[in-house]
This record gives sequence, C-alpha cells and structure tokens, in this order.
Amino acid sequence: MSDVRRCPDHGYVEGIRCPVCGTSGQVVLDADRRRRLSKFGSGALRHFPEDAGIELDDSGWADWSAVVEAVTSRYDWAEEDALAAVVATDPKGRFEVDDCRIRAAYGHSVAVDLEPTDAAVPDVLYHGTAPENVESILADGLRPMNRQLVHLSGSVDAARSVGARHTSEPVVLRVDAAGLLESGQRVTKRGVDVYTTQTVPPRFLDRLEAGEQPRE
Ligand code: HQG
Repeated sequence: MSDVRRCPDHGYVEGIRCPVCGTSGQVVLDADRRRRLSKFGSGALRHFPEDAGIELDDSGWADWSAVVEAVTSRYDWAEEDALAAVVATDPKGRFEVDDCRIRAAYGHSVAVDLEPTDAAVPDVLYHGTAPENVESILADGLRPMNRQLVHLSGSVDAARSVGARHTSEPVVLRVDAAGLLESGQRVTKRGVDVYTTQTVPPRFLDRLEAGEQPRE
C-alpha cells in the first residue's frame, strides 16, 4: 500500500502523483497509517463491531459518524479525512459507502445478509489456499470456516495472493462457477474481484497444477 494524497481536482489518489493530471498534491495518509486504518476499519465492520463501539444493521451497515468516532478515538493522528481516504482508494473495494453509512463489502464473520448484486459472474473462479488444506477441501468442499461465506477470486493471480496470506506456497483451486450457479447456488460479486458463496461442493472444484494456464 502506498501513501494517499489529495489532488485538488481529482480527490484522493494513490502514489506520488494524480494519475489524471500529474499534480503531486498533499499527503493525507502515509502507507503505514493507511494499512493500520484499513485493518482496523475492516476488522470492526467484519468481526468486532461491538468492541469498536459500532452497531451493524442486518445488511452490515454502520453509521459513518460512528465509524469515524471509533477510528479517531483509537488513533489520535486520524481524522475523518483519513478514513475517507482509505475507503476511496481501497484497491480491493473492501468498503461500501452509501449516504451516511459504511459497510464491509465482504469478509464478515458476524452474521449479516448482504443483498445480491447483479454483477456478472465468470464461468470459472479461483480459490487460493495452503497445501495442507487441499485434501480436506477436495473431499468436503470449500467451507466458510470462521466467516459467513466462502470467498473466491476472479483470477489466478488474485487467488494466489489470497493463498499467500496463509502460506508461502499457495495452491490454486479452479471453481466451476457456472456449474455452481446452474445447481441453484447464489454466487455474488463483492468489491473489485471477490465472489462470495455459501459453500463449494467438491464436484465443482479441481486443482490447478503449477504452471497450468487457466482455461478460457
Ligand atoms: C480454508 C481476504 C480445510 C480456505 C482475502 C482458507 C479474501 C478449508 C481458510 C478474503 C476448507 C479460511 C477471504 C476445508 C475452506 N478444509 N480448509 N473444507 N474450506 N478452507 O481467511 O478465502 O484482504 O477465512 O481455503 O483476500 O483465505 O482481508 O478465507 O484458506 O478475499 O480484504 O480455510 O479475505 O480479504 O481462511 O480469505 P479465510 P480466505 P482482505
């Protein structure tokens, strides 16, 4: 994650210059604080709203002002601006903002029910995991484990990065998303490149071998 700056004409931008006009702008948040704020914000909205002093409705929404309060009381260097910068520039679309509300787009362990979106779902999706999980996943299917839903990726590279959070040698599984949908299961796009579903039974899974190119 890089610094976030404010371009006077184009708002919050990542990196050293505005990609639209080239202005260097003013730094709103450095990379380290950005990472910390993002982790705390998504943690609060996904896993520990109560500890953070915020309340989620059934669809996962919290009052923007309550989250600002939670963030600014935790970090004395943070202001509303900093949270807005994190949300506006999140590379994975982790946050959704609507009016005066904010929610996590995916990743919840607390019980929430996000309405489906009509974004298209590719026929093939991917899931990155640690080698030691593969046998059990291929036998029992993908399960949500500590979260409410299973999370899938739109590309092999994205799946590999997800798996790399758990292991240095991630394994990528190919998911027959078309088959999953045909079987009547809901698959929903969330954020930039994440797809959520209840479970993935083994018949819709196979292992992508190292060096194998994904099928079109
Ligand atoms: C594994 C992050 C054994 C599963 C990421 C995974 C993602 C099984 C782990 C999002 C299993 C759960 C979610 C089975 C599933 N037997 N292991 N039957 N079924 N597993 O962290 O998908 O950056 O809860 O393979 O990038 O890794 O935070 O899920 O390894 O998008 O925005 O159980 O969270 O997003 O791990 O990650 P996790 P995940 P952010």
